[in-house]
Amino acid sequence: MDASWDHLLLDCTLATLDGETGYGFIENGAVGWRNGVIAYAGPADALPANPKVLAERIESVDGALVTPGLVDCHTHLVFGGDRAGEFEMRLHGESYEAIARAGGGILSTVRTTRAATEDDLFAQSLPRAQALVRDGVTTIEIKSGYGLDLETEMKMLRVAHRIGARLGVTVRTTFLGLHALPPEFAEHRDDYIAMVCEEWLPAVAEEKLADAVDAFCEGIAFAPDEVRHYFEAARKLGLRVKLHADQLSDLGGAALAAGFEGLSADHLECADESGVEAMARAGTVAVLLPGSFYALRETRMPPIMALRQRGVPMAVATDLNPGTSPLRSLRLAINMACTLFRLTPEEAVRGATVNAARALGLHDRGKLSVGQRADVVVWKTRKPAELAYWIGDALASRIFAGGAEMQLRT
Ligand code: DI6
Ligand code: FE
Repeated sequence: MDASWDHLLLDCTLATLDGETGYGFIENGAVGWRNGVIAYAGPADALPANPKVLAERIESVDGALVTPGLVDCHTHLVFGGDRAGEFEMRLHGESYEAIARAGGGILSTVRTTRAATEDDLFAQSLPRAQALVRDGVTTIEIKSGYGLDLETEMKMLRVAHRIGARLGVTVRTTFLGLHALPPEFAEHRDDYIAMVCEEWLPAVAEEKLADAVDAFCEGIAFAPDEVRHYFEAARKLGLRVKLHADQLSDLGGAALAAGFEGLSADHLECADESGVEAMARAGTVAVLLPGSFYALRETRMPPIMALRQRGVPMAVATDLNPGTSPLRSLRLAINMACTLFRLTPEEAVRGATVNAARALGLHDRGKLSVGQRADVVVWKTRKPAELAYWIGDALASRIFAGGAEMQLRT
C-alpha cells in the first residue's frame, strides 16, 4: 500500500466531538489527513494498515489532547480605535445604554472606523484575529456594522477577507447593516432602512462580500418590524440571517430569527420560552456570548435550562467587539460559559466547535471525522475539560488549518 495520506498523528488523546453528545473521547487515537481533508480519526489499533505505510509524515504527539479547530462564530473584530474610556465611564456609574444614547457606544467606533484607511484598519484588526488563532481558532466569523455607510461597510468586509487570507484560516463574513442608526440619518430612520434593504444589501450580495446578514434588535438599535423588513430583503437575495436577539430586553428576537430560518439567535439573556420553542422548531442555534454578559456585569442569564430541554444546539463565541466584549480568547469564553452560565465543559467545548460550525451553516468542520476539513489542534493538555478549566495563557501547541501547519509566532 502506498503512503497515501499526507500526515498522520499518533498517540493522540482524541476529543473528536463526533456524535450527538459528549466529547467523542478516544484514548490512544490517531488522526490522518490527505489534501486538507481528514482520512481517519479513531483508535490507533483500528488503522487500516501499519501506520508506517499510511502517510508521508508520521508523528507521535505523546498523549496530547487533539481536537478539531475551534470556531468563533460571532465577532466584530474589525474596527478602528478602542473604547477603554467608556469602560472607565461605566465603572463610574454610566450605563451602556446612556452612553449609546449620548452619541458614544457603537457610533464612537463608527467614527474611528470611517476615519481609518483600509490598510490601517487591517493593521489594527489583524492582531485581534491572531490572538484568537494562537489559542486554537481556525474559523472566525467577522461582522461589518461599524461603517454604516456603504463604502466603510465594504471596507470592513474586505479587511475581514484579507485577515483570513493572511492567516490561512477561514473567515466567514456577515453584513451587519442594522447595527445603529448613523447620525446623518437621525431624522430619517425609514430612509436609512429602505436604503440598506434596497441598495446596500444587493450591492453586498453582488460583490459576494458577505456570507450572511445580521441586525441588532434592541431598544437602542432596531425594532422587530424594521428587522423583519431587512430580513425579507436578505432572504430574497438568498442570504441567510442571524440576529443579536433579546440581549438587554425581550423584543421577541429569538422567534423573529427563527421565523426566517435563522442560522442563529445570539445573546438571548432576555429570551422567553416561546422564543426558545420557535428556535427548536426552526433548528436555529443559540449563540451564547458570556464575554458581553461579563463586561456589562449583566445578571440575567440566558434560558439555558429551556434551551437544553428543547434540544436547541448551544454555541459559545467571543463577541469580540470594542464596546461590550473586548475578549480576545475563545477559550476564555468557553470558561465563562461554564462559570457564568453553568454550561458543562462538554457543552461549552461542543459550543465552540461542532455547534459553532452549525451556527455558520458549515457542515465540513467542527468535529474530527472522515471527510471533514483537516482543522486540527494539538493542545498542551490531556483532558478535554482542561480547555474550559485553565484561565489565561494559550494552550494550543500545534494548529493545522486545512491540513497546513500554522506558524504560531506570526
Ligand atoms: N454586539 C453588538 O453588536 C452590540 N452588542 C453586542 O454584543 C454592540 C457592540 C458595541 O457596543 O460596539
Ligand atoms: Fe455582537
